[in-house]
Amino acid sequence: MTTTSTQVAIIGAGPAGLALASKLDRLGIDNVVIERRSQEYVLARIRAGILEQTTVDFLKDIGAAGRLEQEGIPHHGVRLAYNNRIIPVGLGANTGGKVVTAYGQTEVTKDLCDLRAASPNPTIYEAENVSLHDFDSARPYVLYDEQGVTKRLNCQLIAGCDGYHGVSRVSVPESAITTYEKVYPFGWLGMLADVPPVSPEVLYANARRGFALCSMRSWTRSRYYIQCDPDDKVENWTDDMFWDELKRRLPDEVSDNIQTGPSLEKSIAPLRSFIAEPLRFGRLLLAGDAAHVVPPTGAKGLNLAFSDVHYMSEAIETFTSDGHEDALSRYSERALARVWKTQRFSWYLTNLTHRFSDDPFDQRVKEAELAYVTTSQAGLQMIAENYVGMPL
Ligand code: RFL
Ligand code: PHB
Repeated sequence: MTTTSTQVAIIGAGPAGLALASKLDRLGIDNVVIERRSQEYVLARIRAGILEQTTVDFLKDIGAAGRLEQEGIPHHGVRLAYNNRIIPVGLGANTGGKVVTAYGQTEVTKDLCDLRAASPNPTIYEAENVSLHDFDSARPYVLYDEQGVTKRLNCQLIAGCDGYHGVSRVSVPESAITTYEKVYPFGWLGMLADVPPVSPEVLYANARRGFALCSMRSWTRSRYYIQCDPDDKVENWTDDMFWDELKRRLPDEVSDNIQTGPSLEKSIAPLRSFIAEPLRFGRLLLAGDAAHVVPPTGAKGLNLAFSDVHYMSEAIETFTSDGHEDALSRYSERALARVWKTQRFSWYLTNLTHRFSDDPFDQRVKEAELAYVTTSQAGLQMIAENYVGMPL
């Protein structure tokens, strides 16, 4: 068997894994990224679209923000809609000038892949049978198959950045991990189309027929979502059916102006809140969706992956320079504090805007809460502060 060594073995080349790899490169810490899929597959995934300022700052810091600075679209507000009304929520106005940026996760991943291509540290794509070993000791290692050959990678630390379905979290003995989970009784049907966005800011609509969301990737490319049955299938939805249902859930002034066109992509995502605690098991650290999943209402999943990586890279820098393990435990505490607050907001916004039951009482209470939060300065500030993201 071929054996190599590095300081940090990073499992997964999603945004969390690639961002961590580039940050460690900048800190002069050796690392290897091991990814199950091909690079083409990783680059084709269409997911989140809104970046918090702390995410933009992180990308600038590692040198991956060139295109983002040119093409990202700053949003100074978001919109909430209900009862045929649209209420603008000022982000800058309620947070001392903070904004979010519309820039797709697909583009972020491409920029991170381009940056990684210039790194002397390797990324192994299409690694099969990845397994994590001895992370409860000072000599952990990872085994994987590359083109049918088993390889061993010795390391000081393993960073589990392999998403919700990855191998890292499930390698931890059940007795050492506590998980919290809420599965929502609906999913999101998303559609991407080359039509100008109907709303210049992200619009979250509570409607009696169910939730709808208007977002964008550029001034010529729109991303729309509608709440759907979690077991529904994309094949059940023609483009015309999607546009018709979307329009029925939006206020008239939006649906009257929406431009429709053929879909470039349609997909259904389930909605779930999930947290695993702690984030550190000996020499294994978890980040991003490997450790927690938020429902996409609020656009926090991708941003949380970046805040984990921020805290994790600080912990790894301290650990690799002084050898003290305390830094690794502090990682878990610091990251989880932000994860729980963000989980709370995503859960709150999901409850406020989605249809959970046929009971008209539930809907009227949601409408009353929307009326309250959008007319109270404290309510508007709470939404804006959370939407732009908690400070690190
Ligand atoms: P990722 O992006 O899932 O990347 C994990 C990487 O690990 C690889 N992997 C493995 N590699 C090696 N060995 C194994 N055994 C492995 N198992 C898996 C995977 O192939 C992948 O490349 O996690 P990361 O980096 O933590 O990033 C998190 C974000 O991707 C995620 O939070 C968001 O995309 C969540 N999310 C959304 N967030 C939003 O804010 N807005 C959205 O609209 C939105 N839409 C979505 C989403 C997540 C989805 N998933 C996970 C199914 C839509 C979908 C469909
Ligand atoms: C998106 O643009 O894909 C998007 C925007 C806001 C969300 C979720 C997804 O809350």
